Amino acid sequence: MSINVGVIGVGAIGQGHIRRLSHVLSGARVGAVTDVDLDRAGEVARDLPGTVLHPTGAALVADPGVDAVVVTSWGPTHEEYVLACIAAGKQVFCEKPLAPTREACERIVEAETAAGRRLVMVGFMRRFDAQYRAMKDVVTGGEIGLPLLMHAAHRNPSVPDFFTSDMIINDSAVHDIDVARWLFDEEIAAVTVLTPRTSRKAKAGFHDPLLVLLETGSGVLVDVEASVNAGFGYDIRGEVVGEDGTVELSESAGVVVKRAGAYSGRVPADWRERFVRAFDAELQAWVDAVAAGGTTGPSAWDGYAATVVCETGLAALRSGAREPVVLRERPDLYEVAP
Ligand code: NAI
Ligand code: ISE
Repeated sequence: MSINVGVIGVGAIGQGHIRRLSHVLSGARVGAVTDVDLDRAGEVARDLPGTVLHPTGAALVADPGVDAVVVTSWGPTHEEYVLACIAAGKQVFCEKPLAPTREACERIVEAETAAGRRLVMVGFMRRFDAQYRAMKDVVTGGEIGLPLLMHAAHRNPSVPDFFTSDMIINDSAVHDIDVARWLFDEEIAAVTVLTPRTSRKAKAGFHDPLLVLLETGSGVLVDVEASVNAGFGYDIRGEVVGEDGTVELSESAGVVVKRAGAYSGRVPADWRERFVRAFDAELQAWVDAVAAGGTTGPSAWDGYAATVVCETGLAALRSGAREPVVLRERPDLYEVAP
């Protein structure tokens, strides 16, 4: 039986997820869409035979024909829709961030905890990327011994006009924060943010690039170079240093050409290209879990913890000091480590 999915927010990633639900994955179809930009939602619906256009997200969630919901609207609007899904007892896949503030994430965690079962998956797709998964297997398998350090880079070629300086942390580096929690199965305990010389290509008022230093509870130090003006492409890097060896992400899928005394390969253009298979895998995992009556992957707790670390990072950027991360007690519903 196919799951009827309703999609709220049909912008860049919303349309990407609609394409994969409709043409790439199995077990689901897009049964309903909405967007505050109803013209855009109408255009999207026209290309999807039998798909209902709803005037609001609330109407879409309330539609008895919608089995489960994908939320791909702007971050500050996620809370309202995720809470509505929890209240309706419907599974929801919410793009990152779960919500942009600690308080909003707490309200979601509280509502889900009161419901007594997991209904929320957050779109931290790197957990479904083949390279990151292989890296985690090496780390947890003990092949490189006790992990000590991780070096990461998150270089965006450019970003849209609405992007703010703070978003380098809470929109970009949030992925690296989730990766660190997931790879090392523990929470981030403190954040320091260093500001090297600012790129002359940075927009006015931007600190770009940034060096975000994360300390895990057991003392692994993760340095994340984050920038949104790299220009040359979308460059995602990661290397874990252990007591007995290292493991690093290789260059993206593709070939290396050696010619005339030089070698070259492709740098992905953006996140769509770099993580296309990871997005497919995460959404297929969600569809399969929903069909089986539950959910999977990054939880509301993971979304909450990532947002709190981002807020702490922004505080560290402003204070110039090392800032401790303060999390509430983790409810039993999320007993599995990140
Ligand atoms: P976008 O601006 O292209 O699309 C967002 C859509 O949401 C727009 O069509 C807008 O009209 C609609 N919208 C805004 N407020 C709404 C509301 N209250 N109700 C219904 N629709 C509303 O943005 P984009 O890039 O698609 O990002 C959407 C979300 O996905 C963001 O939270 C972003 O952080 C996340 N994202 C995640 C990525 C990942 O790598 N996992 C990559 C890109 C985006
Ligand atoms: C975007 O919203 C994403 O989530 C991408 O994965 C990230 O690389 C990019 O920096 C964000 O703006």
